[in-house]
Amino acid sequence: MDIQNYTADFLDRLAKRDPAQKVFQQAVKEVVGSLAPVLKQYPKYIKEKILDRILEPERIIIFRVPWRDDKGEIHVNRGFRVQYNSALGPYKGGIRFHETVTQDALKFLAFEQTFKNSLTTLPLGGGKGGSDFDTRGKSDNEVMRFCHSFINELYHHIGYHTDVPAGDLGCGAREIGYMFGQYKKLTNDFTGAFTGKKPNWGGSLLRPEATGYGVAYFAQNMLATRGDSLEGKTAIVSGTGNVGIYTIEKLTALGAKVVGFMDYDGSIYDKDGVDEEKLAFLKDLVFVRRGSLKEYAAKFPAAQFRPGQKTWDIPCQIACPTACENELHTADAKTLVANGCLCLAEGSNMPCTPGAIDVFQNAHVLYSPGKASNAGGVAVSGLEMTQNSMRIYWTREEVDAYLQRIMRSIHDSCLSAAEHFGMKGDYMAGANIAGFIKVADAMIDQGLV
Ligand code: 2IT
Repeated sequence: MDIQNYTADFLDRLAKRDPAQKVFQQAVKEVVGSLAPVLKQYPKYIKEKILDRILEPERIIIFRVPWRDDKGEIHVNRGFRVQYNSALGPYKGGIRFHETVTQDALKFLAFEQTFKNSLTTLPLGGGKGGSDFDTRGKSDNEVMRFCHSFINELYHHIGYHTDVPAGDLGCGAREIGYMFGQYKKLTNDFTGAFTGKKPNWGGSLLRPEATGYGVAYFAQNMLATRGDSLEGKTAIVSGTGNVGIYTIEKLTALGAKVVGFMDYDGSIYDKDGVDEEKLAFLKDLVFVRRGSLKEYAAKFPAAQFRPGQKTWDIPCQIACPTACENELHTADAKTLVANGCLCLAEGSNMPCTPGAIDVFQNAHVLYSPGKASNAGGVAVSGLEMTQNSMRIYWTREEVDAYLQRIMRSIHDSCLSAAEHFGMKGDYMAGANIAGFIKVADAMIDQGLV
């Protein structure tokens, strides 16, 4: 069988079935595009129709989320949970609260999550959920009422051995707290059915930091393959959410100078780089006061605030997109390469467009896909589940040692899968292949279900 025709026909059918699901199709195309040599070497995947089976989520739950604002007015949002694949373990993945949330976006995120979780080496299936509810501009009470209403339906479908949600964009420790509280109230069951809980009531130390720290560790591992390191490198990070802030922190700790970052209002160019004092200010600004980066420039006059502008034109050697999907386009990639970027580690899910990835790979930039380099977050979620099962807490140092080991193992399995299938040094192909094989083999072992 001609493999190229087989995959082209497959993608064609996919596009016809759900023509409006553009980001899902983009994510699938990237993975399927890496699989030709695997399908060629192992015809069992074609015979078993694994692509057709893996491309269909096991279940999608869509539900109404009614809630009242502080003035007493009623609002109705739409809630989702995509239970994508449970071949390797209970569905696992975050909850996104943002106005852009649609079934398409969550299907793409759950698909990515399935392969990412497979790469972590932990027993985790893949899922994702959320709502088109925007937490920005809402009071704590409004957020609480919304989260309780969201769980009034979702609690039927999740559970410690079934589906374990966590945070994502717009959903942090506050939202997890409200959701867990309502889940416990309705089920009368104190189990770790969520991760990203606060450490004083069941959360793992280092979970908030884990995604960002993992991105920096992954970049460090990639640079080491060229005998290089983060020491003395200039870096930019795009978002300043949970992932962004802790990417900045770890890059700085490992010797890099972070000169650019951004939020919804614009970006900061701080040629002196972030130091301890600036980082403390940023954490308070973002996590406590939920303020704008304009205040950073007001506080540190050497830093320039650039309204409405992204970070990609700021010269750097290391770039870590940490905001959202498709945030970095072909032209941005060309600018980064022209300015001397040598390593791009994705912190968000699918931030680079296919054209941007081509630019990086053709220029031999060390490029890692999010499903590999941002897997530290869900990996520590897995460790939070382990600690909950054992009813003990590990120290920060213990969790960090696991995290570093897992990021190293993901890095190495990407490289070895890529090399084995004739694409040496291609982290994207390696991540797709290694993630796919584990899920596909488990599905075959478990029969046609
Ligand atoms: O994209 C992600 O990996 C997450 N939002 C974290 C998921 C999790 O279950 O910790």
